Amino acid sequence: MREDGQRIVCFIGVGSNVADPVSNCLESIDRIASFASSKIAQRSSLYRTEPVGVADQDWFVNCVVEIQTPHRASTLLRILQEIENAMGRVRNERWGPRTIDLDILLYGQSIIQEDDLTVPHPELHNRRFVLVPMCEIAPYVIHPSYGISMMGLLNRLEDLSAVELLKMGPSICR
Ligand code: A4P
Ligand code: MG
Repeated sequence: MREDGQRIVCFIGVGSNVADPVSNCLESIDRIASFASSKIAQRSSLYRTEPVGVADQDWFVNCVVEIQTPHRASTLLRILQEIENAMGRVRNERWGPRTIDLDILLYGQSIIQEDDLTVPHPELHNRRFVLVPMCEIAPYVIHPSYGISMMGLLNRLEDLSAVELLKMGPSICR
């Protein structure tokens, strides 16, 4: 837990393209709520997305959740990795197929550069499969390194990979 007792607003990118990606994404969000003692403030819709990076793999299901977490960023990363492992994630190939991938996109307005953790996520501003769900739930949130909103980043985006609405989200989960 953070020494100051504060809860930090944090955005997590959720992705899966193995077995049943929709249920993998939803299960991982339930696990974040329980194991990361974090309140799920919002969840975007689920999107069916064309693979970026390694093209020769199944399409993904992606979404973004906003949480309020009592944990430091390094602890949150460890908990997210434990959830990935518990759900059977095997790390074979960078950017390759995965049961579940949980990335810390933003941790408040912090800029973190550690050996095993970079926040904002280094690819956030380059990826349509992240910015479309981000803009659905948090269009005016500022990227702390660039000083540009999520909507501003989406408008400037060069990534033309497909992002299709799959399942409407509850958006606000209070
Ligand atoms: N790491 C550093 N910063 C972070 C952060 N902010 N959040 C480190 C999470 N992890 C972070 O991650 C590798 C290492 O990144 C971790 O040990 C952690 O300490 P990983 O999850 O083991 O490996 P990976 O996911 O294969 O690599 P990477 O670079 O994280 O890939 P991405 O960025 O997650 O991209 N296309 C579509 N359509 N949808 C997708 O979801 N995902 C990827 C993976 C590629 N293409 C995709 C999708
Ligand atoms: Mg990852």
